[in-house]
Amino acid sequence: MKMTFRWFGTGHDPIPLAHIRQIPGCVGVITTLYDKQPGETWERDRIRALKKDAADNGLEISGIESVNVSDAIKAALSDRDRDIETYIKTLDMLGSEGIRMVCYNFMPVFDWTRSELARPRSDGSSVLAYDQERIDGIDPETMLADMDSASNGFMLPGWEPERMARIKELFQLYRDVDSERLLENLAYFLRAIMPVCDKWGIDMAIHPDDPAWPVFGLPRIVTGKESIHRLLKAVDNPHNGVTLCTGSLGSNPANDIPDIIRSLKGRVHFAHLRNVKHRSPGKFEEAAHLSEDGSLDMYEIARALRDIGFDGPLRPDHGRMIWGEKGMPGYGLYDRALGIAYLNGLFEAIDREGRR
Ligand code: CS2
Ligand code: MN
Repeated sequence: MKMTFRWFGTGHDPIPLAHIRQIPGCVGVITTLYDKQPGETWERDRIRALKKDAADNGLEISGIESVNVSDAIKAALSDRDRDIETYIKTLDMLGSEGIRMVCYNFMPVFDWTRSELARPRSDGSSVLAYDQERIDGIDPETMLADMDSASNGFMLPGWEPERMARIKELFQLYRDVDSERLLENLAYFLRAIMPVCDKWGIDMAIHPDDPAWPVFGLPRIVTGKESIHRLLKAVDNPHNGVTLCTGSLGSNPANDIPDIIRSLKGRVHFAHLRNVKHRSPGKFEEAAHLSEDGSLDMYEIARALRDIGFDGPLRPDHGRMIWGEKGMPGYGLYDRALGIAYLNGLFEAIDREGRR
């Protein structure tokens, strides 16, 4: 297992790599070319520049999050094969540059969805929150405007303004795509990219849907144990694996995360560890990483990862905004660094207990 930190790249992430390297136990960053649109070609010199920036700060690039998948691929539009070719070229180049893990998602239109980006908590911090009733009552465009004004001026991952400007058109594209169709489109994409993954040993790690149920009438296909196993079986290659994001799967209290982890031996290629606090059905907010602060048992989750011999990159996920930091919602330095310190303690204790 490798402790890592998500970093959006020079010029996009206000957190300097020099600060990230000071987080105890953090060996690498999970990064991306943040300005790339899904379907665009990635350039080798830019990947090399990222690697150099990281190496100059004593860090490695432990994986890419994300190489985003275009709507043409997700909705099986006429130009999907062209976009798949581009995706394969990008993977080929990343593989030749030593990248061995690529995270992506297959959510139509929106990546993760929240109804609030800065809900105040009683401890004076703020967190991202979700309330299904509020989502049901609003138009996606209104939500976009709200998110925009609460994002502290940062572009949010998965919410590229260029795509969001075409939101009505995007909804149209998915008009005839139900969950069966979406899964077929995912399997088509995975079958096409497996050869380049086999060539370089690249592990593809799909990020679960967040929240783990359909939103705005759009289908969702990575929501729990059953759906994950379906997609792993649909393309049964060890490089077709998952990002075990506890916060996303954990948005649904019916998901038993340690049990899901134990069922996925060999297919968890990346882990996002964070906590959520369930309020009532369809209502949750994010929390500090500590078990006690939310609804998830982080100790059992860490143990399950150890039990299946997980040895890939792991990172803290969204944190609270604390100590007056003005950062990208969910992606401040301070609470994610506290998250790492806590996770380090959990894993050290589990390892030592195991040796007794
Ligand atoms: C999110 C996502 O929960 C998360 O990690 O911030 O934006 C995630 O990075 C993407 O869904 C992965 O493609
Ligand atoms: Mn995540």
